[in-house]
Amino acid sequence: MLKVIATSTREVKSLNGLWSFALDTDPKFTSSSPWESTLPGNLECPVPASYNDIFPNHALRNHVGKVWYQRLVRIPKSWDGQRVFIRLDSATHEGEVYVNDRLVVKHVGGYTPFEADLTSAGVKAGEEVRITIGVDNILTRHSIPPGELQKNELGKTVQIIRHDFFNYAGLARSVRLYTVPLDVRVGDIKVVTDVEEKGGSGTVKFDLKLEGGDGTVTVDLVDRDGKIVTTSDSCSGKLTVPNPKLWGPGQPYLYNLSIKVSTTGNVVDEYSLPVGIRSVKISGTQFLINHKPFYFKGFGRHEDLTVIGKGHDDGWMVYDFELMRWTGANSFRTSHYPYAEEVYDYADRHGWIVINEVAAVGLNLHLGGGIFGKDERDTFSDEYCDATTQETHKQAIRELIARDYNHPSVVMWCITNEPGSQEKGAREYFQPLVELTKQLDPHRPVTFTNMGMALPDTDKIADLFDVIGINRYFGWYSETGNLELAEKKLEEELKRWAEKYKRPLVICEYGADTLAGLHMNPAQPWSEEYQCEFLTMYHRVFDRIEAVVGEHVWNFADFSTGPGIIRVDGNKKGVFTRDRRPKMAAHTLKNRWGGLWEEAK
Ligand code: BDP
Repeated sequence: MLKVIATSTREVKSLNGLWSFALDTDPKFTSSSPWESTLPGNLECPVPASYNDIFPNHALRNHVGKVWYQRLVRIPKSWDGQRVFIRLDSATHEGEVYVNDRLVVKHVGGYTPFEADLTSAGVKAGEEVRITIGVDNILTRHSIPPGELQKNELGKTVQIIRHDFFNYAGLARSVRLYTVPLDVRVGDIKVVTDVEEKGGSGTVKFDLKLEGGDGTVTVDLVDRDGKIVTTSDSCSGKLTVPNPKLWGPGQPYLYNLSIKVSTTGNVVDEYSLPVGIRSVKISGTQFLINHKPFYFKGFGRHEDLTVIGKGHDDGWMVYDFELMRWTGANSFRTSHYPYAEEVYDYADRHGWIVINEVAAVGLNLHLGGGIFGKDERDTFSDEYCDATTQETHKQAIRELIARDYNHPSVVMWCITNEPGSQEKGAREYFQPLVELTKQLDPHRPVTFTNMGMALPDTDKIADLFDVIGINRYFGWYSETGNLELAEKKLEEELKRWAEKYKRPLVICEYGADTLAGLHMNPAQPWSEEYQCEFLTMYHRVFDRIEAVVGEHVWNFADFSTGPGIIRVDGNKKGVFTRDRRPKMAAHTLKNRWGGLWEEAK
């Protein structure tokens, strides 16, 4: 799916800002078709933002079901003769878009974009239309992530989720109108790069799809100074770049693939795609970027902010990247869902390494026993994650890869977090998903994150993956307060993973809840000192195991969760507080990872 950009043949109009807003339960609704009239009440909700924390109101925060957004939009008169689309970067978890009283698109899946062709729907340039967007936050056992609805003793519907972050919903990313040429245009581009082992030359394989008719194409690879390095006049091919400037960690050199489509000698469409020339390969227990061993230093994160929840905000995004850079981190995982596209664009432009995760979290009925409640069912069965869930999961993988295929920063797909991979049915569930991922993208390694109940001997899926992600909490959920015993257990287990699987291990989560400002000597759980000692102990162990090629601390910052007796105002495993103040552990990491780095020019 092409990113929305403005070029000489394409225009963009943001629909971000305040929209009229109502819950579907609003008693003032007079019609069962909210899109046919103006919304009741006078609430306004910002876009992009999750709506839950905008209003200090239980009914809104904990609403289960649909909400409605509405606004009037004038289609620019100057767009006459062009094809107009509406693009929603996400609607969490299901969206439906109406133009006046006409449904133009419905989409399932809360973290990937979707769009509708408004021109085909009869919308004309210069016209004013009423756009109404329904967004449903319900998670069922057939959604990704899965969840369930239950009725409580008051007869109210409650949402059961099996993941440890608040179920923020709404329009948390941009909504835009954009134009493309009415007929012949660039429909999609896929780019794969490679680097010769000695670095002497690089290749850019491209595959361009035209839509709306036929045309001739010019594909130029342009360097940063605007010089055309190599060129082609076909829709697919392989460009060779002698002595390329490589893209790599902290080394964000980007070329531009500049595409022009012509009919009868006139340029009818132009599109341009940033391209980082780099290679990613696995060799034994090493993770190689541009043929050099890479060690992941960084964080599992969340899109999580006060007030706007999972709303994308450029200011906070840059600040988060700067804080990570200050620690010396070089990478992060988009736990536990695809992030806003702006995050990947920024990572491309600044040399960050990204493990990109599908929103498949909570495929595990037995995780943490007490945390989510006991359950007798099998996770991968007709009673929970069944063939329909698997289909939704496949679609989530397809949409993520379609959106993010061209980002040099993305080095690996993570197709699930902490599934019940020791359970029967897990292999039957995941094998087709790994195969699909590899078929859609044969060039990137595929990983998952394993949780502590599925051990090297009982896990049924780890061998399917190129890299094994491991989340461990010795010293926190078990051996609480006993780092000496935790160290022994951690080392023993990691050695078993290394011996059995002989492939790279990335520790994708390790961390301890820590109350900022709580100091204790000797260190005790919840104190800042304990978090430092905990992380330092893990680092000692990692350094003793060659197959460990990365460490992502859980979590970059404290984040919001649902209510529960083991969460006080959310999950406190952040190295930064929710408002991004450093805990002592930030300095521990800075010392280990080397602190502030400068991008190579
Ligand atoms: C893991 C999950 C993560 C949780 C974390 C924790 O992957 O989402 O937030 O543990 O308990 O189980 O803090």
